[in-house]
Amino acid sequence: MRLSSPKINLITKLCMKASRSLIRDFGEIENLQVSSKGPGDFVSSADKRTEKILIDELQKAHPDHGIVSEEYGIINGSNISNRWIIDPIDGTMNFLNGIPQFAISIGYEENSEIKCGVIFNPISNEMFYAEKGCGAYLNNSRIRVSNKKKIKDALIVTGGPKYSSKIKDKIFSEYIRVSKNVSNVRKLGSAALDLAFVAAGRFDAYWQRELNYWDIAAGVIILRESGGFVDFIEDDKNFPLKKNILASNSNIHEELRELITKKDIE
Ligand code: 2AM
Ligand code: CA
Repeated sequence: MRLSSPKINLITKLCMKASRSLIRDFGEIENLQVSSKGPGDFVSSADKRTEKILIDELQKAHPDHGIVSEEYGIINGSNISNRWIIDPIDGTMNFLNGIPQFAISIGYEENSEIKCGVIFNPISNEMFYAEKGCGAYLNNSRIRVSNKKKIKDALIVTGGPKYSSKIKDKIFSEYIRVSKNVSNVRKLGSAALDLAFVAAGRFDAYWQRELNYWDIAAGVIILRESGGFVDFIEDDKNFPLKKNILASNSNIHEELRELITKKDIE
């Protein structure tokens, strides 16, 4: 690790520990896909197992801290001064289908401000991490956002809509509008890794509607510390429940926002 701090050391070690069973579980998916039962229940128990390891260790290190976690919910809810935000498997659908694009995501905030975060893909062995004021890293190297300035040259990543979304048409029309005006658009299925990939300069920007806080908490600080800019697509009345996020190398931010929010010409 190039960046060493008590919090970063704790959560990177935690990710390594939790990933051992996660890697084993991922190896089982192929067998389960051909079984009549399918891997659905198995994945949710992999999710819970990973989460339990993370929560147990965090509570050992910081018994009084608050924790918000996708499966378990809220622990020590009254402590909002020191709070951990956990997504044990971000990219569950990929995991379920044997696609190695998923990650453990852990963010840490003080008084509602994200201070550090780690996103770990245990299959590619890529650990993205950052602490406020100390830069962003991928394994042992510093990462930076891309320098692309023209939106027509940009490679953009997005996600959704979810099956249950009530704004599918809106999301699809945004997708078409953006696709027509940029070099290309990808959908990789893990919000946390999408943000980390913008931070590493692999994509020039990312947007997605209807996310949960645990999908993006760690990614926000990693992106900011890599020189990127992240905010919300438009005034977000549901904040901090559902997030409509826009993240970029900062050069193409406003142009992309305009493209996303522009109404279709009838
Ligand atoms: P998850 O894998 O933890 O569910 C996929 O587009 C991204 O959106 C993933 O990061 C996924 O997180 C997130 N997401 C959040 N809620 C979702 C939902 N109900 N259905 C699909 N993806 C969801
Ligand atoms: Ca998630």
